[in-house]
Amino acid sequence: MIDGKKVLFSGMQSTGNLTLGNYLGALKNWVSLSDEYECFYSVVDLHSITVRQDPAELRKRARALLTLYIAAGLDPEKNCIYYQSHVSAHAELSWILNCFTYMGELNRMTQFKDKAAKHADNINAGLFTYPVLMAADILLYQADVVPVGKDQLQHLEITRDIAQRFNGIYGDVFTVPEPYIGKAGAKIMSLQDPSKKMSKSDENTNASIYLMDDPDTIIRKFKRAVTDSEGQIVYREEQPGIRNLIDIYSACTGKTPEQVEAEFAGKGYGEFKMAVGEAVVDVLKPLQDRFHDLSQNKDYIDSVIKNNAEKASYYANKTLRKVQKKVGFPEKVR
Ligand code: ATP
Ligand code: LTN
Repeated sequence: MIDGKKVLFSGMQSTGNLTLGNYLGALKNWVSLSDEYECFYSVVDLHSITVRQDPAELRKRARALLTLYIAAGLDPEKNCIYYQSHVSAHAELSWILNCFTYMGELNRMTQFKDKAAKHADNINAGLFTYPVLMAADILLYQADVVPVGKDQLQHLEITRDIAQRFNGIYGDVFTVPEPYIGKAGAKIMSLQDPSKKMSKSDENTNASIYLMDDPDTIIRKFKRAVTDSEGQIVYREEQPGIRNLIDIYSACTGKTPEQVEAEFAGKGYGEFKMAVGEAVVDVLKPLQDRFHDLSQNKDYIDSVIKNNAEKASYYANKTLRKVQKKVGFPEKVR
């Protein structure tokens, strides 16, 4: 609790261009929850280097991501928006928690298996212990709730296990966090292969809608989206392409899948795809405009970066000091 409010933590990696999946699965929910909780939203750049990055590009993307958080509607006066690398407590707690995490647990992580297969030439130890750093992120702020897409549930589960294990040994040190999965848009699939999640690292650019895509590109990608030959707009497992488009339309318009089915009963795929594309443009256009305005305002973004890193450090260090004491590190002599 901070000032009587429950705490929320979440983060995104500054790798690649954000997709509609990132927005509907995560960012959009962050905005809707931001009044209710004391929120920390991090650009998790320490996580990004588990995959090789170009330094200049990484710096640029991290700043763009932080700006995008604000453009999406997170007020940096009320929400703590900051770079993970500016708060050294993340790395420090991560080391300690590494010593409370088992190899067997990490071996089961599906994201590790996927990424190791994708980057077979660079299966580094950081990629393996990625979930421990994520646990440190969350536990440092004593977060009650963590809004994420479905693909991150396994990482939330290990975070809870680590917290409970630590609390079991040392007493109540960490709040055990709950995941928050939004109702619509929790798992947006690739437009080219609806059995795969839409991902910013997909090589096929037609598979993903990027948040900065212009309206024509968005419409074109939806026109090309893979569907089926059933010819009816019904929300069911046998039609994964159509189901994904219904999910996207629902998440953008607030309508339920049943309402979408009724709206498009008897209509063709062409018309439906066009409507989905337009609904997405309506959601993304204002966000893009705000992003461009904010990007011009260097001093403002700099001040957000500075002030919020200080705020985050204050809370993070409070927990870190408690943990250091519990595990038996000597107190600093002042
Ligand atoms: P990468 O492709 O580089 O692995 P990613 O697109 O999966 O990245 P992350 O940075 O790992 O994105 O995820 C940021 C947030 O977006 C997480 O909360 C994640 O659950 C959510 N998210 C990512 N992809 C989707 C998706 N297709 N549908 C819904 N939520 C998603
Ligand atoms: N692994 C997450 C990013 C992430 C995160 C976090 C999300 C790192 N630390 C803490 C929530 C809470 C991902 O999106 N791939």
